Amino acid sequence: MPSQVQYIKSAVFPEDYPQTKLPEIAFAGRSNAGKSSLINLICNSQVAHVSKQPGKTRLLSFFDVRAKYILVDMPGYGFSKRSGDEQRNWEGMVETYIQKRPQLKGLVLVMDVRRDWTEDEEMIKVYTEKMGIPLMVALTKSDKVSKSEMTQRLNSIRKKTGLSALFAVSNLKKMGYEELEDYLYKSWVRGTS
Ligand SMILES: Nc1nc2c(ncn2[C@@H]2O[C@H](COP(=O)(O)OP(=O)(O)OP(=O)(O)O)[C@@H](O)[C@H]2O)c(=O)[nH]1
Ligand SMILES: [Mg+2]
Repeated sequence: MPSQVQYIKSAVFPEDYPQTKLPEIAFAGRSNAGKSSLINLICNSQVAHVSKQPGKTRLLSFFDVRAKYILVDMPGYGFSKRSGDEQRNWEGMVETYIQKRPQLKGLVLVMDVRRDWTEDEEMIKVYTEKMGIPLMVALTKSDKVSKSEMTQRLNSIRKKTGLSALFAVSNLKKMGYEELEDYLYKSWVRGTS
């Protein structure tokens, strides 16, 4: 279990990203999906800001995990109170980050298990594929559905996307994240650092 996690800084523009060379893993997904909560769970620390109000995370926030890798908390998309301009800013920030960060080794697409795969998730999938960045899906809030519904949702997303790295987690019950952390460490960090 990772300890010694440190918040490094938050940034919007590439010139402000932290100057490190450690492998980096970013968390993207709809606002309120549970990205920051999942980062906290993996880090075993309340480093990332979590709120009942969607739209809490507005910048890219960088967290150093045991000086081995960096987790990046991204702002969520699809927050209805945000304007069209803000949505475009979000796209610009995320696309620039993916383009300008060679140490980015993989992206965790975080989804509330009760929500459907939408064109927003599809856009992230298409874009990461285009850029050669591996993707995994974390279905959060598994405490809100039955086991059989969870299995059904996992199968349906697997079928729709063709992705094989899918994980069910509950940030509330602290379940499922070890497998996810194990996968990202073995596939994306250890293989590449
Ligand atoms: N029941 C349940 N609630 C969760 C879970 N994960 C997150 N939440 C709750 O969902 C809300 C949003 O969580 P965040 O981690 O802030 O979500 P986010 O994706 O970082 O949201 P933005 O920063 O707005 O993009 C909070 O009230 C969390 O407590 C989970 O696995 N189960
Ligand atoms: Mg957040």
